[in-house]
Amino acid sequence: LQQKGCVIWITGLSGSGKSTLACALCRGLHARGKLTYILDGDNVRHGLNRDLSFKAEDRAENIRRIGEVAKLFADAGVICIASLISPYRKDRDACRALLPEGAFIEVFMDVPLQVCEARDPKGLYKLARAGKIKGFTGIDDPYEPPLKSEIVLQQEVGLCDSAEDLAEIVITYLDEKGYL
Ligand code: GGZ
Repeated sequence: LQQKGCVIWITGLSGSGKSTLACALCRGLHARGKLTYILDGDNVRHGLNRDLSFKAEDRAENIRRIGEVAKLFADAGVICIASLISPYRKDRDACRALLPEGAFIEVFMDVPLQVCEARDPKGLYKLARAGKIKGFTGIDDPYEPPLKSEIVLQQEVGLCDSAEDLAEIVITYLDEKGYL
């Protein structure tokens, strides 16, 4: 096999642009002839993880299963893109520990809550503020930002880089590390 697999783990708040980045990354990598697979928390929760809620232990299990599946893809030589809030540091680090050194690439969508909430693409923040969703990440549930991500993508208030520009940053990193 000519392709070296890895896991690109995109973490951040709801509305921080994880899924959009995952799609842009997928397009950019396909254009370079690379095989990719996206494991998106929101989608996986409709199938494999449909038995899981949003309480801490179920989020931990969601992350653990996605980490294990991502590892299988990476073993098969695929560039696996996992996009899920994954709010707890220890759960993310446990997924990192499943992979060989360097093969787990954490991408932190460092977007202020204020920006995510203003975007509110699915109206979930509004529901959470109204108390109609309990335990919503960033509102009444924790998010532990990574301390040592391989890549930090910062988006300031009033500033929004295109998903393609952000994907290019990740692709450049992959190229430097010999994954392309
Ligand atoms: C956070 C929630 C919640 C609660 C439903 N907290 O932005 P979205 O809508 O499309 O993606 C979010 C998704 C979060 O699933 P993950 O698997 O990524 O989360 S975790 O890694 O924490 O297990 C959001 C929606 O589900 N959603 N309820 N209470 N996000």
